[in-house]
Amino acid sequence: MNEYHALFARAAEWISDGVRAGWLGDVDQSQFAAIEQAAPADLFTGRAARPLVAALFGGTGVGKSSLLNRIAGEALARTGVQRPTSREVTLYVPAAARPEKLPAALPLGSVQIREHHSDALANVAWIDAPDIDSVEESNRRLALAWLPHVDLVIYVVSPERYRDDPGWRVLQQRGGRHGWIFVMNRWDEGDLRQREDFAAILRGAEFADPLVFCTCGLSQTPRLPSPDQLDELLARVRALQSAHRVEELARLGCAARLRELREMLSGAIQRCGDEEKWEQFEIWWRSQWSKTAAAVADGATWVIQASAGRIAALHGGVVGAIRRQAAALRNPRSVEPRELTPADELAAAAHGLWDEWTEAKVRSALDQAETRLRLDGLPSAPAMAALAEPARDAAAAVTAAARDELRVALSRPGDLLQRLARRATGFLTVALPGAALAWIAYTAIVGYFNASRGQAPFLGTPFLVHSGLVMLVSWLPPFLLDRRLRPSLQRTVAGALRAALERELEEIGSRLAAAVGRSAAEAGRFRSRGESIVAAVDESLQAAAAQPTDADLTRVIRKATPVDEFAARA
Ligand SMILES: Nc1nc2c(ncn2[C@@H]2O[C@H](COP(=O)(O)OP(=O)(O)OP(=O)(O)O)[C@@H](O)[C@H]2O)c(=O)[nH]1
Ligand SMILES: [Mg+2]
Repeated sequence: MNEYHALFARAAEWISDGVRAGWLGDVDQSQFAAIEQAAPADLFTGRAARPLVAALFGGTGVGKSSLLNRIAGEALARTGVQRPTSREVTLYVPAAARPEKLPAALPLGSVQIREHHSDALANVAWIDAPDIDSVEESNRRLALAWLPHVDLVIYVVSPERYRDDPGWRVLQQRGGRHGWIFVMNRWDEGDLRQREDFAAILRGAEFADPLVFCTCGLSQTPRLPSPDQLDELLARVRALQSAHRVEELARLGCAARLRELREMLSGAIQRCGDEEKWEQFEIWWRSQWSKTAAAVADGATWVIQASAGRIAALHGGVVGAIRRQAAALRNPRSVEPRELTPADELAAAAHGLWDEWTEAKVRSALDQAETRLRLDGLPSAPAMAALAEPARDAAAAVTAAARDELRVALSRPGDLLQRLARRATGFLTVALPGAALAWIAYTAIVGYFNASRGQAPFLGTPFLVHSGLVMLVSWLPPFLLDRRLRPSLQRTVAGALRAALERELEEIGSRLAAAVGRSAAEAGRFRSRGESIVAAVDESLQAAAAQPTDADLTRVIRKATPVDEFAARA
């Protein structure tokens, strides 16, 4: 019994954790709440031993209350011709086991508790319930509220109506939860064929060898088709009142509830999605994000070109200088409000990379992810919450990366090869004209010296022209090469923005993929927690599966397999 409550407590905790985390929903919670947890022992909390709870159920007017009065030997319950008669439950308990308080679901106002001092049936608590198929909703509710607290259902029918008794359907669903004894009361109105027919119906309902007793409650006993069997009925109940058999019947009830719990848990576990489903979603999401990233990168092309063009026009080269001058001339005194500092310009260019359009693209990818999760039958809330964070931070991440990239690129424009080549051309632009100048100077000094000694004529115009040409030839090629190698400001800015965007899109992509992965892993952990509860339920059910071999018990137990039982309920 403790194990049973412990399993329900574990399941309740798992479900409420699941609902909180979004793995499970209200459906699971209400399905769990619908599983009956109440048990006969609840009527006698705080007592070491409890009596067998035997209850008279059946349609109205079949004579349940009359039967209880016969059992008690006094008029405990109201009986009558008015239908329905009983609107309250009569609880007829051994004086020593009188319950101090009743479970909250059982309204105290609609129960009369009477004590008995029977020696023969000292350990039996009797219940006389209103009709279970009552047109009166309150009667039905009352009968159904008491049912979970019953070990042994004494199902009373009359010869006149035992075939299409609607209450029978309700009770059949509960087949595996109780022990069953059947009574055909008003036997004065029946015949032997009806009794046989009723027994055949019961055998069809998985009662291998049902106990059917025929009774008649009239004080003036007329001729009956067969003798009244109240004493035999009482003898059977007497045989079931031992502590061991009460325990066996309670075990039966617990097993039925655990089977229901197992079914509910299995459904909930399935709704968390299995590993394969999550894996497929992860693959789908990766391809979805690469599509989104490609679209974002494509869509940013114009924005990047425009930003780069603007910065180049404002700061780069002769055209930029002319523009600045022109602007100053057009408006000499005004302090241009739109004039931005270089840092602001870089920030604006970085900021422009992630605009509303980009944001909408990402949002649409997330919406599609949510739809996909739903279509796959996976719980969407936790995964969507995990995706939301990297998606929310995307704008800030791209902007920061673009700013960094721009600063680095502008301070060290070009790639490594370009930078090395430019060092060489820079060096040559100085070194070659330097060397040429040294050679010209040397030639001029030596020429002057020789001329002053009359060994050669003084250097003239041709030397000057040649020197000029040598200077030009030594300076111009490295200078032109250097200019050619200098990266344009526009290309540098555009390259930096594109590199930052692409790198960051990939980074966001892997953060999003990691978020999906984390969700899948969490779902897996949550699922295994549920599976371990199911395994514990199975273990407990296996222990309970051994059907009692006790002949007194086997005759009152319906031998339905769990599958049949669920099918009947469906
Ligand atoms: N002919 C005949 N009448 C009976 C027998 N047992 C009870 N009755 C009568 O049937 C009527 C209904 O009996 P109850 O005991 O009130 O029936 P119940 O099943 O408790 O009915 P509800 O309380 O309405 O669910 C009463 O008038 C009884 O006197 C019987 O064996 N034969
Ligand atoms: Mg009654």
